[in-house]
Amino acid sequence: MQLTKEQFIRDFKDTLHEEQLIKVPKATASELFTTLAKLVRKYYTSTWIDRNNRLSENQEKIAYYFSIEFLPGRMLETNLLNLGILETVKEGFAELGIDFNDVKVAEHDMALGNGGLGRLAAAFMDSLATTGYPGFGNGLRYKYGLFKQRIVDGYQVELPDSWFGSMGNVWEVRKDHDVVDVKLFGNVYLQANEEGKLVPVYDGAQVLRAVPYDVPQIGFENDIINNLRLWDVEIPEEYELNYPALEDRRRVQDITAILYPDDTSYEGKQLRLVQEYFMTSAGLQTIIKSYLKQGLPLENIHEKVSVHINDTHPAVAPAEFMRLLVDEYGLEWDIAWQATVKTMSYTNHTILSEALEKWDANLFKQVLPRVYQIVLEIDNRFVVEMAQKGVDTQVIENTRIVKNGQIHMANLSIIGGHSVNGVAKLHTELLKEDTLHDFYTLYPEKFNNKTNGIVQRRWTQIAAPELSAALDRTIGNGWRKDIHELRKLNDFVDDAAVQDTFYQVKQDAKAKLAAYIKDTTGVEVSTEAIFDVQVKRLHAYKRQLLNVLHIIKLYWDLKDDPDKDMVPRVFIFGAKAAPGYRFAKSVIKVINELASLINNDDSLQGKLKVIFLENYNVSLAELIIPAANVSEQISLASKEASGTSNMKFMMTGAITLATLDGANIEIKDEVGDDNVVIFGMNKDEVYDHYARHDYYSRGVYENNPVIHRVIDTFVNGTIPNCQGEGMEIYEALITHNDEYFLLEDFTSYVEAQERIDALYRGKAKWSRMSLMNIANSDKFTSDDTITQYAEEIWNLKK
Ligand code: 26Q
Repeated sequence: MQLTKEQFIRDFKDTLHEEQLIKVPKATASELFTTLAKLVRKYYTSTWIDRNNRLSENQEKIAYYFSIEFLPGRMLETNLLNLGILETVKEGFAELGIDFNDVKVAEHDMALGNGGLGRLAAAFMDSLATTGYPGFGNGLRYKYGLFKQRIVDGYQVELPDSWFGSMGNVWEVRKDHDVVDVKLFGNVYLQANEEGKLVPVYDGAQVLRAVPYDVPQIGFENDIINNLRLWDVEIPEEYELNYPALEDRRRVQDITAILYPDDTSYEGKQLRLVQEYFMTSAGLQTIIKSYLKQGLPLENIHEKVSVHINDTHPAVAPAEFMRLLVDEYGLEWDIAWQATVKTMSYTNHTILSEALEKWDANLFKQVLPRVYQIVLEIDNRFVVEMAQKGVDTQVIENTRIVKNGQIHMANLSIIGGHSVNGVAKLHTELLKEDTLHDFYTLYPEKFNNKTNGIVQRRWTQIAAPELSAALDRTIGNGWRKDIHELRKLNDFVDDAAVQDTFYQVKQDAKAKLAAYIKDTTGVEVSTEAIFDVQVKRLHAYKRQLLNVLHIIKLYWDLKDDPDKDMVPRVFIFGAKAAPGYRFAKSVIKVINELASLINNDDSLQGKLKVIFLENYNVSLAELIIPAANVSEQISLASKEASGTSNMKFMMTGAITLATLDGANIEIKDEVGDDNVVIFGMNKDEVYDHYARHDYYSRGVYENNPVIHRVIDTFVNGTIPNCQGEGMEIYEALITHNDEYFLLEDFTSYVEAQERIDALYRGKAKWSRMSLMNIANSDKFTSDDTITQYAEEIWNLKK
């Protein structure tokens, strides 16, 4: 949009006056933020309305991305950037004597997600708007997002994330005309209607109102705004008498009260099933209604609508869609089924079997009696069809939906849809070969890969403005619109002046982070040190503990020889553990105790520092990632489906230190073997161990004196205040045979770390590697990932 600085200043002063009845000097940062957000809303409202009108007039096909998580982080700055008015606003503020940064940080992160999966969903929303495809999000409007993490005495403490604060969500718009009702519980039986057709009768069901709130998703400089629709729950007025006690009402409000903070193992909680169904049913009901307004036949709905199932959390979708088409709109089963399969598609985000959702059939039946009957019918028909085709009985048993009293949600998603995709090449191969192999033999045509991506605008233009300015000076600013222009940087990787410039940019980012570290932890770190970063959810398979083992080794090296020749290192961690995940919490405690041991030991001469930054979230990532020299991506090969922070580090010039897992493999392919540091077993070597059952961690421990000493450190009192946690770690590694092969990969990891040390000493060589990473990171733009979804799965037009 067009906006002059003068106009903006006038508008801003007027809005502040109207909304807050005050003038600039008196306003708090949060009042300034709210005012600016309200003004920005005014600026984009007509564009938003036009977009919605145009889509329905032109009867465009729309994809709906169903996800129980969306993790956008702060919205103000991206909204301004995408509207093309960020610089104007900054200049206007400067003239008004307002520091833009103070105002920006008054916005609370929108953290309706745990980690990778939720962040990917948010990235896709941005990229759908930016590429111009009609794609809308569908999720839940949680009152509390992912918990706020505080570290007290080295332990993680979880606090509620009251992100609405006093100002609510300034970006959302409540859409009362689109409310729908969702039915849960009760009994359902079939009864013949006047035409003699069996129809379901609901008896004693709980009826809840789903109220949508739309959050605009603004495309980058293209006048396109899509919707992210988040559902809230309310008690319909006509049923209020059913909820006389406050407690009864609270049970309803619980449905959208909190995001489940577990991103690891599946838990069969009733409330979770209710959440999943609530958002899925509400979303599908409005989709069908708005389709029918176009006057088109329902059996062709797949021509205008795609429904994407982001992991299995919305996987009840095929069954609920069938319920709506058959029960509510009277379609014949077979016709409805064809439309359903053509409408639905599914992304798998994990091969860990403990994360695959399976619902207890009795629980499912109790919560969703009619959907349960439909699931049984889908399952029966699937089994019969496969048997008629002569499919092996064991394969049928492995792939059916209902068995052993459980409902397998991944199976429902695959059978009920036309597409299944993994999120990186290796991950998709593993799905085909292993996790979903039987399905692959039945439906090879459904399988495809869509390697994840990131919103480059947030990670460069917003998180790394100095880097962005340096890019402008080196290759022009075309890369801001077309990220593939980053490749022009390949022509400058050997240019000493360019190397210096980008080295300095990194130093500046490190200085900013160092100031934050000093501020929040009191620890002083030198920007001459290598900033070695591992930020992600805490999980055994991600192997933060392997990083810790290496730190302990360095600690002993320095204790033995204080003059050891090494480039100083700052190891930086950020990680939340699921509240019930004991082992992960123990690792956090140990990192913190190890940090205070090391950071306070003067004999180490400042060569080693360990920092744990609390409450890792999107905003903190924006500060940390551009300041990293080394990006730790050290999961056990085969376990990390893709990873996405690896891409953000690469794009901002960190060197990836990685196993051949997830998208690390594709990073290596893009940047070349010389510009990444790879170590450890590959997936085949890991699988060989599984097949041969030949891994014995105690043997490694007993035969390798370095490892022996490192492991003993957990239990011999060296690290203070964590006897119990140290013992738990010792037992995981030795008694329980080191499930994630840390000891097996340790030696190779240490060597890789030594390579990092050696490489960093050659400033020119390191700078060249860093530039090569930035220059070849364009493959990982989520704009391209979403284009592939749109063209290959959803069949959308721009
Ligand atoms: C399931 C049932 C009950 C409660 C919670 C859950 C649950 C919630 C979140 C299970 C899993 C998640 C999140 C998974 C996740 O973030 N996976 C990551 O997805 C990224 C995007 O594809 C990948 O890059 C990561 O490799 C993958 O770990």
